Amino acid sequence: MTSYYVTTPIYYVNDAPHLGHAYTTVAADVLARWHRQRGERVWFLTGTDEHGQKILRTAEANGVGPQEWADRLVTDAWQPLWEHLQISNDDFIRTTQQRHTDRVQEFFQDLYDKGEIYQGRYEGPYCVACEEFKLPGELIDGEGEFAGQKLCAIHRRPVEMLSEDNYFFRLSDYGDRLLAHYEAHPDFIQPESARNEVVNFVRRGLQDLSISRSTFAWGVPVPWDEHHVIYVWADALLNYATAVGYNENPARFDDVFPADVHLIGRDILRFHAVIWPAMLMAQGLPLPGRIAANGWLLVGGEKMSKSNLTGIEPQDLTSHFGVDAYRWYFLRAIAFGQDGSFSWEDFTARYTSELANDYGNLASRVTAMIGRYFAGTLPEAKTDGEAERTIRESLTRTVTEADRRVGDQLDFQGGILAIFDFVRQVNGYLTQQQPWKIAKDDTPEARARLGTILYTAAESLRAVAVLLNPVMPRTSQQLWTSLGAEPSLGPLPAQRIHEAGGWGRLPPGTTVAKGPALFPRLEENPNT
Ligand code: ME8
Repeated sequence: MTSYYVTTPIYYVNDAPHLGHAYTTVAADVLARWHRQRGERVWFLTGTDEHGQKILRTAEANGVGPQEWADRLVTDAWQPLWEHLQISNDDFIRTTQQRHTDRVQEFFQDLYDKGEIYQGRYEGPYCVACEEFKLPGELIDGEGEFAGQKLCAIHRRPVEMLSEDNYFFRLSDYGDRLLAHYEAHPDFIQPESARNEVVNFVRRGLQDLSISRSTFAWGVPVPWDEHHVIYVWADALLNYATAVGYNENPARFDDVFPADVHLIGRDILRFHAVIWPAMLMAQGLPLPGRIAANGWLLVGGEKMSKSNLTGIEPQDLTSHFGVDAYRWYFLRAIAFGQDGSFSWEDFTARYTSELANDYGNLASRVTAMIGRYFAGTLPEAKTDGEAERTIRESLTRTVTEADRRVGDQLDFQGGILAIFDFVRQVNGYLTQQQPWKIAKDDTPEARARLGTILYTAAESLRAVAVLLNPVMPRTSQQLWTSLGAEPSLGPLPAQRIHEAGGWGRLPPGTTVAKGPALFPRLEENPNT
């Protein structure tokens, strides 16, 4: 079987990352970890997009060269954040690396030789923040300080009018083939609204795409014309191929390429669902399995972005809620593919009720009772009854449901909700069985019953630790250790998702120890 290949966008290094970038990257990480826990071979790629006018201008404004600027941002901001957020990428590609730039030149030289590229002139609007050639109909009219100007609808800042001799890729030739591909692969673009948007866009007719720029030099030189650099997007999209051995290591390339899933934001949908597949078609390369677009994280009703200065840094939140809760929150609170607003109040409320009360308390109650009533040795389940059967059956359903939703459908919210429903059910089971009352009776029957209840709860927690490991690896590991699962069951990441529901894996007799709270009580909200 070939590798399951997941990617994030490669982010511009004009500034430090904010919540929006972390949102896509955490989702990709959860997906990659989920598939690894299915036992699949996974390749998870992220990286940075370092060429183009936006980065050149930012570097100039900061009085340094663009390479130095990019190096600084990657080393000081991007890579440390991904480490901090426990992102498990297998590789990190930078578009200024030679392994990328050489292959980009080969790719475009080849297209040029095939007659897919011709010289022309671009006259029209361009948004430097998007690094995108715009159609006049996509622009909005400026007001106030921008009155009389045309603005980019995403950044709400004036576009620039370009007039350049550029090289063009014959994108307009690919409309019918693209439409046929969307038709034959209904899941190619996710969600449905994104798919519709792309289909409508392509149906209106495609224009050829400028793939070079000739008024600045920060980019990959066009190999047949030294006065041009490759357009930053044409360069950037190729990262998904150059990072896995395109034109360099055929065995590796065949194993990993194409991506099973490109995770992206809505803003870069056309690049991934129209231009990228057309570029691949032009070279006879296979197309990705799925383009999955997340919605916007909004601040005050507007897209959060570096260019608009509304970005909140992830560290502002992790220092308050912890890294695991952070990873969980956005996937839990927002249906993937839809927009969602961030608020401290909502995060605080969900942290307290779902993480601390439902999940954290269950873990601490169960491990504390095993400590108190069985001196920290996991008891046997001797008296299985109807209530225990219900829990077991529910767990089996939960595993199937969570696996389908997260692993297949990228419905992170639905998967997490299914797991937390199970957590609540186990809490309900304890409330109903009242082990703390049974513990007052030390007849053999009562002890056996108490053992059964606590075993059932501990086994349930074992399964929850496995299922939540891709989302909250640290707390899962902490719970795993406190249940005595390691060393008895071995390391947590080696536990398979589909085996999580196999009952009775935690052997009676393991040492269970109540650890520190999985989700400590929050300090006062620093923002109020
Ligand atoms: O577009 N809500 O890089 P970029 C949700 N270099 N997601 C958001 C977001 C928000 N408010 N803001 C950003 C580029 N994102 C190109 C990509 S790929 C070959 C080249 C996420 O730094 C979302 O995934 O502008 C979006 O697509 C991406 O960051 C844009 O990052």
